[in-house]
Amino acid sequence: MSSTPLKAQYDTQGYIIAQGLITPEQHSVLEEACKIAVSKTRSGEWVHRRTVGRQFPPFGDGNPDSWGVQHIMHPQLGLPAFAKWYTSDPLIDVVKQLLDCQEEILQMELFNLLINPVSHDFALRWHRDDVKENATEAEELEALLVWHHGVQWNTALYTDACLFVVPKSHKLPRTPEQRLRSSISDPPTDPFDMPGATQVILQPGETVFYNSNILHCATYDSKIPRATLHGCMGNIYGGSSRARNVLQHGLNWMKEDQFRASLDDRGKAMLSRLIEMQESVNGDLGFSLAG
Ligand SMILES: O=C(O)CCC(=O)C(=O)O
Ligand SMILES: [Fe+2]
Repeated sequence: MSSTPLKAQYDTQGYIIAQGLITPEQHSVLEEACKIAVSKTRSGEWVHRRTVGRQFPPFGDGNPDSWGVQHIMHPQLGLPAFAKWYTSDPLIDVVKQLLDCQEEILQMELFNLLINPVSHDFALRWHRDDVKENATEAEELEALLVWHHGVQWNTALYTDACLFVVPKSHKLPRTPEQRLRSSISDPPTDPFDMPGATQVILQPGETVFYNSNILHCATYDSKIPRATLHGCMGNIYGGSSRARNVLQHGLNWMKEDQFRASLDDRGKAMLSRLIEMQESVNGDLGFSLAG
């Protein structure tokens, strides 16, 4: 296999930090777009958001204070800078390395924005995105052996120290102590209580790519501005395991002509592969799994 140093490190550690995926010009364009998306979310005009108090979808209509903006490529949000960057060369080049595949099989997936709530601090408890906290050690090991043909990333526009990970845990079942600390439903008061925890600190413009099954948590301070682009991308080999991860977010809007028309040729091809995946698993892009 033609593994690059970046991919080798990603496979061993479960995450890597990459620089230079946004140019200074893109940085200011994206920053402006984020300001608009954030203000529409906080005012309630944009209802696709992650609300304080909920870790996974469905996010419901509860507390409007939000820690995330969903579907930032949605044409109704009217901010084409996001889709333009999602299909840009530097980002696609790293994704191709990490998935060890050619562009011709990449599929478009989720693109959201992680922001600071304004009136409540919040935190996500220790979790793996696609393995339940009560999985037995054998179930956990089995799940971790599956390669999902996808990567997830956070690209920080402002300094971002919210995410904590346990390096290498994407391949290892939890130790009894780690299990104890990730089985409680409350978020951690101190993330460093988790054996092996590391804080991921991103400078503006830096990106962390992480295996979504690495053991991770996040803390959100309402007083520290956060605007972090949070996306994932996969390839056509992901099948039903990828579908489960992606389709829980409700993506019917991506099938509409208006969205397709907003994309460049690369984006259109990647979107077609997502829709083919959805059709092959016989699902519904609006299908919702309670997290
Ligand atoms: O806020 C973050 O950086 C992590 C978010 C996360 O873990 C999740 O959405 O599952
Ligand atoms: Fe997560």
